[in-house]
Amino acid sequence: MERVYIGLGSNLSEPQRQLRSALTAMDKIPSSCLLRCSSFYSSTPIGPSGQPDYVNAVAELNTSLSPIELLDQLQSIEAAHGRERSVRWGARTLDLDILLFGERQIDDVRLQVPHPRMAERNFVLLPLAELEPQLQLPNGDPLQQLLQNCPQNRLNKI
Ligand code: PH2
Ligand code: MG
Ligand code: MG
Repeated sequence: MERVYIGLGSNLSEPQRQLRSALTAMDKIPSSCLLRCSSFYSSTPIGPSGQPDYVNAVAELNTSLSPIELLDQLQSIEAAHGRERSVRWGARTLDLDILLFGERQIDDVRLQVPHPRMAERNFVLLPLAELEPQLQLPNGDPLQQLLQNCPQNRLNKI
């Protein structure tokens, strides 16, 4: 089993409902165990302007799936929640991103781990720190240091 952290985000069709429903679906991923989820946070959109605020959270999972097998599971959950892949960083009903997968560093066309933009996103770092304040990234960067250096976009615990 490896410890995995998943970033959840939604800014369409009742975002909190989308996240709750995603967690129910993630709890059913084979060969995996959903352990915990952070609080939900409301956050200012990063990317194209004019889109609604996001609801973001981070979930912790144990899995014996491979990273690509887990990615397939998460993408089918996104698809089941009406996710359409059109505008980069545009509004979406559900986004499930693998942030960390054990100590692995992955650079595949479909999957980069750690998530390449997580250090710039307080809506990822803060919920992650709520679950695991002393976490270090596989390259040794302490999560608390990333948080201190991260742009302070508006983020409110719901
Ligand atoms: N996701 C994006 C782009 N911008 N902004 C916020 N606040 N939250 C997100 O989850 C988010 C975003 C692309 O995945
Ligand atoms: Mg994302
Ligand atoms: Mg994504």
